[in-house]
Amino acid sequence: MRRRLTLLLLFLAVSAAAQDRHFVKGSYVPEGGFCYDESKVPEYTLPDVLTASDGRKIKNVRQWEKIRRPELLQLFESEMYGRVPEKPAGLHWRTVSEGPALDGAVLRREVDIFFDEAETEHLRLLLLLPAGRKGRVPVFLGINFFGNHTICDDPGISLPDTLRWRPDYSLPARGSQAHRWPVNVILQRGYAVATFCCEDVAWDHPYAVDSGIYRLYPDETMGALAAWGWGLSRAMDYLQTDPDADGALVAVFGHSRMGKAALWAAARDRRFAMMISNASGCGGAAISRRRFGETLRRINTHFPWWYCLKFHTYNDKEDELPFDQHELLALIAPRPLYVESGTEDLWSDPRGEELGLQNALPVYRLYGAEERTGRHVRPGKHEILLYDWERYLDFADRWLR
Ligand code: GTR
Repeated sequence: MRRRLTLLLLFLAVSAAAQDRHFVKGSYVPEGGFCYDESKVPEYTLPDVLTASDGRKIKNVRQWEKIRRPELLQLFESEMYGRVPEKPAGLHWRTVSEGPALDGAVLRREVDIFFDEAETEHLRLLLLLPAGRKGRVPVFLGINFFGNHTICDDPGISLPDTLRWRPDYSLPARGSQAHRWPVNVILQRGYAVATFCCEDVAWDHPYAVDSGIYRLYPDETMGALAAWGWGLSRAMDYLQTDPDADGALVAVFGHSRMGKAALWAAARDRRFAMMISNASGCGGAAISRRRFGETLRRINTHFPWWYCLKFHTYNDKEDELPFDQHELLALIAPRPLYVESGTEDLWSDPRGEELGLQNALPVYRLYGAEERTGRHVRPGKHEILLYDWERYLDFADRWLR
């Protein structure tokens, strides 16, 4: 209750702030009030990814895995993302539909993944598999914003039960997000697509803590991004048992806030064989200390339910963070990691994302896996485009087979 009140107060403060001239809702166009000038980026010192908090130098994979990696996971959890539950004892699933989709080129399977024995909360996983596959196929797994039915226009995909969702939710049209999900292209290249909607696990709303897994675990400190990442791990639990998906070859990906959630999921859960960050920006792949584009203050006040409450204490105090986002990326090593940015997406700080990746490389080098990182910066905005997907598919052809 106290947590809900705190979040509500934070949100009211923010709604007022959002009216100010510094921010136009839904706009990623540079405006006053935020730094978009490289020469004005403050001086800062990044924490050294290979120095433990007691000053010990990390010199090899063993020390990284024994000392520094667990320490960083713990710090990110307590200071930024919050604590999520363990895998629930009552976790179970049921296939709810199966059949041909998209003119028969695709096999559609929908699986309800229940978080508890009593089936009070669940996510609905949509799995699209190439119809002509031979054996188990590698999978791209990502969270969608608005419902499984939005990723492609196929009448067989069930509409979500929106009664379970946040009060202000209105159902978008089938296929309305298809431009972000080129399912045919991905499947033709021999991969499956798996997705669920964030709203199943935690509402993307100030009242998030009234929803999804918060109802089952009211005492956990997780913000919604960690809750969504937890959902990715539960989807992974299922994928490892699916007869047609290769659970050992699952690439987790995400655009923007779902990229932030996927990064934390990939950092914690080493079953994810590859990670793709599309415009994850502030609180994702970008270095927080740069305060370029979106800042911690802005993200914590505009979306107070995304991170744990402790993270709010770092607003305007980026230098006091015991880590920065390059260390989140380093936690994914030695698994293949790809980071995308768009040149016009200054809000997400493309240069900060570049530096995030660069400064994670010392850990990839420990493993002799530096070449398992990939990056492109393409002209354009805050989007996930076919061009991006083609790069991800090339990267997966190289490292996920
Ligand atoms: C914005 C937010 C970004 C990014 C984006 C999105 O409003 O400031 O951090 O997460 O939303 O998810 O599309």
